[in-house]
Amino acid sequence: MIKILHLSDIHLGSTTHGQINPQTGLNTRLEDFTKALTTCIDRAISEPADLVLFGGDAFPDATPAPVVQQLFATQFRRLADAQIPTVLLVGNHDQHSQGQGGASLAIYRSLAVPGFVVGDRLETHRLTTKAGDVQVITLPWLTRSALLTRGDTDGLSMAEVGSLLIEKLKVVLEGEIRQLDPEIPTVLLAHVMVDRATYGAERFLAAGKGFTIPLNLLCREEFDYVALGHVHRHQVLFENPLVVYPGSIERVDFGEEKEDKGYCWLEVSKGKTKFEFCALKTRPFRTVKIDVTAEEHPEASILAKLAGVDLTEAIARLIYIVKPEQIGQIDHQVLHQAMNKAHNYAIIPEVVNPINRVRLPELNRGEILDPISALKAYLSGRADLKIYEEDLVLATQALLEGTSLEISEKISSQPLDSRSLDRSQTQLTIQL
Ligand SMILES: [Mn+2]
Repeated sequence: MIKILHLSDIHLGSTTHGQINPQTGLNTRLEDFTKALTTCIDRAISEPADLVLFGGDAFPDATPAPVVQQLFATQFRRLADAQIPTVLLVGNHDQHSQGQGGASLAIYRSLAVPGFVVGDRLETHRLTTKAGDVQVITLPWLTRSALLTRGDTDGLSMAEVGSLLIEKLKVVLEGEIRQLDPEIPTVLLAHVMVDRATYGAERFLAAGKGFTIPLNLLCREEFDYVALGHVHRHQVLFENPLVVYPGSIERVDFGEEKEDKGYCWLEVSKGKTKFEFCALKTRPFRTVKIDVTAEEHPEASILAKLAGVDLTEAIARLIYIVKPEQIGQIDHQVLHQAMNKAHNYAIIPEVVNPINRVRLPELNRGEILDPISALKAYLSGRADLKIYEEDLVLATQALLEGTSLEISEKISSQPLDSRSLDRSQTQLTIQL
């Protein structure tokens, strides 16, 4: 039985919502992320683990500052000192946009750190641990140039390139699987977006350059565990074999407010794997949101709401919804005092415009409407736009079909109440 610690998405060097710690000169979020990483490495050493798998995205980008690299290296060096084999996989944030990626991690190979393997290509590593041998297939973040040449993709749409890439990946992965020793435990370590995953901020961080991998490509009986990286929310995608995202070790933004952060602890034998998610004690994120538009004493209502929330050392934001005429009733100094317990906070007033406050149940139910149905649902609640309804629908259809000119001219030639036109245009842009 091989004990494995699997962590991912360290993003060391993220400084959002942090501030400089005057005692150390370091950003407090850098310190928080380092603390989370240190806790993971402490566990690996105290057990000890036989193997540590890192699922990729060490830093926010491929060129971390020296101080950030040093903090990362200081922690991983402890694994080398303790003679715990470690695999560092290359994630999308570790790659340069051009050329061979993974420079910030490839340095560990250049330095020949004993027991360290850098996974920057699809290949199988046979590693010797204190509890026996294990096979680790590394699958770093794939870009199309990793598997396809320009000639392969000429004249293809993005979707066609995506499916061609999946076909190639299937073939190459099959080649690795056929060479496996069936007697030895096998782990696939992959930095990928799996099609069944629930994701958050990383969708935007990845900037749409990646490809989604079908889950069934990873669910092979030859694997005793599939260790994933990339998605920041911890989730188990499949039970047999276990396919698991440990998630990130700290929160990058408010999108991760409610997610537990941690790492995975595994006991892997051939054909049998025990798994446990271990949560880390991280700095809390707290959103306090209150609508005071119907309140007689808006400031008192906000303070009462804040009194019920523990903001101590938290990264906090107060969002309050007010009517324009209530703004003068709220003293910002008082709000600042009430938020002061937080480590870092933002106060965000959302001023309601009575006309813009049209909210339609059809548009809020979470159903995905096609643009025309969404527009019609919206217009059904706007009696003031009734006379333009037909033209707006026609113009939208024309826009969708790419033949807008004639109809938009027709609309602009109509006599319009300028106030309602401004509002309707703004609102339509937002809702659609
Ligand atoms: Mn990633």
